[in-house]
Amino acid sequence: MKNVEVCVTPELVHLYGVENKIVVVVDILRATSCMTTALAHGVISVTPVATLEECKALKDRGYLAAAERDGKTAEGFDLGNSPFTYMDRDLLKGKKLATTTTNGTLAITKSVKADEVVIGSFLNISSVASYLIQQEKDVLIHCAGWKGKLNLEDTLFAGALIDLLKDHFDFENDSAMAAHCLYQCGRHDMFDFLKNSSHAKRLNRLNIYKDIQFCLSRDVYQVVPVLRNGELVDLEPAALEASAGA
Ligand code: 3SL
Repeated sequence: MKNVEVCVTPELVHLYGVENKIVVVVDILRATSCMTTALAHGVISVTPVATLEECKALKDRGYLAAAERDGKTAEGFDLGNSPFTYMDRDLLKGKKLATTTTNGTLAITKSVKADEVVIGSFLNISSVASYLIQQEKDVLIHCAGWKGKLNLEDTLFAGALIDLLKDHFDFENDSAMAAHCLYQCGRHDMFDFLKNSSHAKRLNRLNIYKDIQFCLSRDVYQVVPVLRNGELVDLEPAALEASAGA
């Protein structure tokens, strides 16, 4: 049976290894929620980069450029890291977006040696789960955490995803069982469960209350963002159907 594990921070990813696996990168608040939203609203691709300098270089080449550090839009960039910024089809349609964030884009860059990198969020959780069920590969859920530490919201998502995968994957390992237990505790009111978490408090100090609520909404979009040649693109519905039929 296929196996699913959870890495709670990029600092530990070398212990799991990403090779020969599908890695689902998750940064619920808010990087992977924003990437999912942007692709659902018409951007051609999202290029995740680790540094502000790389992001600036892409901006100079005509990309829309988004940069976040410590929850705020970094100086010199037009877009930050609120999902509501990525709902303007007129602004986004047909554009290429470059983005750098404190933790989310770092987790992606540390996953590139995987067989495939998929972006997960509550906003597209069922589409991601269906895709993973159709593949014949082990899965590692790679949580972005916060500056090297575990965070509740990404681990909660890992548990929610395992809940959807559990009939198709072996998840009898400590990291997956712990995440699943956490989800059992928090599933009935995730917003309340997270209200004292460190990043929810950090975002609330910045008055970003509505972003948290939105990022905890399930299945708003059907996109499945996958990394292809350094760019996140929505998996074609045709490819999804083909893998379902295989
Ligand atoms: O760390 C990240 O990648 C961000 O998602 C953090 S924030 O929610 O924009 O503050």
